[in-house]
Amino acid sequence: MIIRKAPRFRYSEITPRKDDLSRRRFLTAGSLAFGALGAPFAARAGTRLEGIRKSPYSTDEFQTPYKSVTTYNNFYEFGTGKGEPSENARNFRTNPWSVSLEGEVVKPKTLDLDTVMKLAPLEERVYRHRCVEGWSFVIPWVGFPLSALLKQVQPTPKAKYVAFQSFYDPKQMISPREAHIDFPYIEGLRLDEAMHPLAILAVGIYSEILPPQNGAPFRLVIPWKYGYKSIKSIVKVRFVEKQPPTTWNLEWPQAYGFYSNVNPNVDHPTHSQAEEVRLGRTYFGERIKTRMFNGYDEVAGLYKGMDLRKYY
Ligand SMILES: Nc1nc2c(c(=O)[nH]1)N[C@H]1C(S)=C(S)[C@@H](COP(=O)(O)O)O[C@H]1N2
Ligand SMILES: [Mo]
Repeated sequence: MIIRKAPRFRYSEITPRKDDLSRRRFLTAGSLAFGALGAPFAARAGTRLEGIRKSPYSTDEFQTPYKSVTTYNNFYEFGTGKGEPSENARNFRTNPWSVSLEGEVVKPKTLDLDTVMKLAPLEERVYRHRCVEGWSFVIPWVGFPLSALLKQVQPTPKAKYVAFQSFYDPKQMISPREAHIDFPYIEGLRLDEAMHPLAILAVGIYSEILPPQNGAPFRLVIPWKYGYKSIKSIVKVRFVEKQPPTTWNLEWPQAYGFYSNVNPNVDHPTHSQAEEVRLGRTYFGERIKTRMFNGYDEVAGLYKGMDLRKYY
């Protein structure tokens, strides 16, 4: 789980989540809905995506195996343990789906899943992913620039930030009390960050449709920021004038800033961020140096003149 401040972290409160009761809830959500027909929506995960272009933004570093990327997850709505989302999200219904674009825009719009899938040509983006907890992956995402989604509406001159909201259904997901964070999960970016060509909306991994535990049907991937900025299973995109609240910042502002750029020089209150453990190539992972902006120097211009120790 994400490192939280000590007073809120009590194993006694966490244990009951694994009991039969909560597990049964996940099972019924799926089996009742799909019964003898199987799970048509879950089955879409793993479907091969066609016509994917390569991207010059991809790294050629060793890719974390599919198995690790799809079984070692953070998706608190489906449990706070790394292995829980892949178990509990198995029957997560992600089709039909729609996302609304609203707020400071000339004309708000709601898009369905098929429309989103066709907004732009699909690209493979092999990105480094640095979790704030200290581990990192290299993941071949499939998606397109987030700007392609945002350009579906015309922002008013007041729009300076974009706020994102995840899907939340207490019938399919755990409660905020169980997760120790508030739901729905919310995130935000400055509008110019969101429009940067490195910011993508991912719809797949390893040339296949995104599995539910990785944020199906689509999620952000912001590779120069800590993993928690890459919000999953998005249903709402709101253009706003002021810096919007974000889930982890509300939870512990001293540890999780709004910007959350990967920065080896700014420590987490409980640990240094100077190094990370790259998982996937060797059994225990390799300890490597963390790079400023996770190595994505192209974004430096977005923060010109800003003190990144203050705006962490
Ligand atoms: N809705 C939602 N989005 C989320 C999270 C979450 O708990 N809920 N976890 C974040 C964190 S901390 C990380 S590291 C990444 C993990 O993405 P992955 O499981 O696809 O590797 O998702 C991010 N997006
Ligand atoms: Mo994370």
